Amino acid sequence: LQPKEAELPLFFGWFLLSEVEEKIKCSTMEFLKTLDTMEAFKKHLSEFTGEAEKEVDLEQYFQTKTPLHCTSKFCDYGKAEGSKEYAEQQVVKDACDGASELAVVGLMVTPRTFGARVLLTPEQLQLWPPGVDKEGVPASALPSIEALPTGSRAHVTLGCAAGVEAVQTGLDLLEVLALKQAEHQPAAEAELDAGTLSYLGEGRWYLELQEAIVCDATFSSFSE
Ligand code: ACK
Repeated sequence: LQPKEAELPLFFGWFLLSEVEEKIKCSTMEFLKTLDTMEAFKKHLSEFTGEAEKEVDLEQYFQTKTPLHCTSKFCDYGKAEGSKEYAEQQVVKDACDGASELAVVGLMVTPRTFGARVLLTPEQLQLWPPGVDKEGVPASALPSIEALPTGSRAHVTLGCAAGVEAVQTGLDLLEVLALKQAEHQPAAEAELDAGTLSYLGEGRWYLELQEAIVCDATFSSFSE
């Protein structure tokens, strides 16, 4: 009998501990509440609703999928390129089930996704596959994405609009960061207690947190 090959998971990543998950859900919902009552947000409402006067309740608009996590490698049970090589790396094997702290440094809202930007440490970046930042990025956007530091795509998806897949959050984040970089200092729409809020056009909002939210997490694989 041949030994069965180890099965590959849906993805690897850092998973927020459940008590942290609750904490982050509460504070990020607060941000959505603040945002959707702001006059500046209402001015751009049609980018969310498609209609100028229609109201939007952002807390209802985004659907959350748990467990909250930051994907390091999407394997799709081995169908995604480089999955086996990733899973076989010693650094990945050693990291599995280990504790880690994720630094959330910003929050992003677009008509498609609601996400938290994660700033990876050099140690965490060892688990970040090279080239993963640009996977699925349209060719026209590649030059501006390639100018961003490795790991710029790292995020926690906090919610998606109806019919939108979570993979969109990383793509939206890259777009937002590239726009921020291109504008150098995008016009600050508001100084909130939590940080500086910028508007980047087409319904894209980014809150740069004054202080990072540090989230306890466990690195592991996930299969449904
Ligand atoms: O929010 P996420 O990082 O976006 O977490 C989920 C997770 O894998 C399970 O679906 C992410 N994901 C899905 N498809 C892809 C893909 N093609 N490339 C990178 N990440 C993906 C999704």
